[in-house]
Amino acid sequence: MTASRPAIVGPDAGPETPYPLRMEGRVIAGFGRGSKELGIPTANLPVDTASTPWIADARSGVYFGYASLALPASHPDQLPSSASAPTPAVVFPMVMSIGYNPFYKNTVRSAEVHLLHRFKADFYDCHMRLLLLGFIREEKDYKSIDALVDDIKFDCDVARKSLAREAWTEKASVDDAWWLEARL
Ligand code: ADP
Ligand code: RBF
Ligand code: MG
Repeated sequence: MTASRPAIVGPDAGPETPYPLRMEGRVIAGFGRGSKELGIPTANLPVDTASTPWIADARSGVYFGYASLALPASHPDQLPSSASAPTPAVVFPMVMSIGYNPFYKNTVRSAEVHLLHRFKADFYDCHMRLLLLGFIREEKDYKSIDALVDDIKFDCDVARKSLAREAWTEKASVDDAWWLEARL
């Protein structure tokens, strides 16, 4: 079983400083392990300190919040919309890992996002915007892949429960045009 840790993180009153942290980029190919080895696909973004200065000093670990994806109109998970309307970005809750994946001993820092949605198709090369609202835990090494997967599943539950609170809904967390912009 997973070691006991809080099932909900962050104050009930809503995200606290320095959150929300923002990041954006195009989904790139990662290490090819997420879906194949773990059964947990992660959309990787480039770690670019020029466009995302805060990431240089961000602590490695697991974060949660929302992702806004500019899915093409033809993507099966795009919202139904009228032919004339611009294609809206679709928002999903997410958990993400920023760090070196100690279980795999990566030498390069990665930023990978697992969206809490079952997709019918991949979305490589799509533009993704992230609103990080809180920190869940440090990254760890594990004795087995199963132990890593169990901990990630627990992270998904923490994110779901934490974001279900009134002050953590997408609407409550978003206050700017950057996030609301429909077309990227
Ligand atoms: P890679 O190593 O190339 O990142 P993964 O096995 O981690 O490969 O799979 C990631 C890809 O799977 C994403 O880029 C995206 O296109 C797709 N994908 C499908 N469902 C999800 C999801 N729920 N969260 C994140 N990515 C997903
Ligand atoms: N990798 C680790 O080595 N240690 C971790 O503690 C860890 N936590 C993760 C938590 C989440 C929510 C996600 C999405 C990934 C995590 N990973 C961790 C990264 C995982 O090893 C990686 O997604 C796969 O190796 C695919 O690149
Ligand atoms: Mg990945």
